[in-house]
Amino acid sequence: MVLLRGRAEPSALAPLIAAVAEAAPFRFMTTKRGGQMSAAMTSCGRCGWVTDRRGYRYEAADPLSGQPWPAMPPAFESLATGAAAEAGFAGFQPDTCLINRYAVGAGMGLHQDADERDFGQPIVSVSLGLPAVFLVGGPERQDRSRPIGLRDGDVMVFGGPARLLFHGIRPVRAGDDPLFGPFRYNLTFRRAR
Ligand code: MD3
Ligand code: FE
Repeated sequence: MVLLRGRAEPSALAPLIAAVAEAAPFRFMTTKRGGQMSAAMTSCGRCGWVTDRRGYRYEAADPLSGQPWPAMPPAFESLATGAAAEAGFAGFQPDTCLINRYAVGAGMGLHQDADERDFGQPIVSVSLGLPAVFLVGGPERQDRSRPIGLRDGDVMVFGGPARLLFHGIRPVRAGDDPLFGPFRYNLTFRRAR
């Protein structure tokens, strides 16, 4: 796990997120167990992450519109490939970027990202807007987790043994980001297929 503090340029990414969300709006997805996630989500790239009562998977089309997900902006892709290379994963080619939007009070419980085909590929994460406490655990759900504060512009790369660690986000605290307002955004770049 490599943390690149302030590696992203938030002002360059904000309009690109807005453009993706215009074509594929943020929505609250349903978990396998029928609950609603507190973070709103959308995707761009050749596929996007979808969840409903049938389970978790990647699909080429946005189920809301039936249309392909918006293309991944070149500036997203170059940020992800550059950060991955810096962390020792040259040649990373993400085919999707999942965008999470956290309002105040939203979070994400401890989970593993295991819906992708090749766990040899890293995941690159970009934090934007309000700060949050990221929890990183171990390879088993019951392992102790440790808090890491994430701020606007921070980039993390999870590869090798870190790729399957349990992780989560504590509920986001109230605040007002000059660019993103009362929200935290997170981009996760993945090679899904
Ligand atoms: C560690 N997102 O989208 S980013 C997710 O801030 C997710 O929105 C959180 O967990 C967020 O699945 C955390 C950091 C992150 C993302 C993916 C990982 C850490 C990871 C995959 C494997 C290990
Ligand atoms: Fe995750």
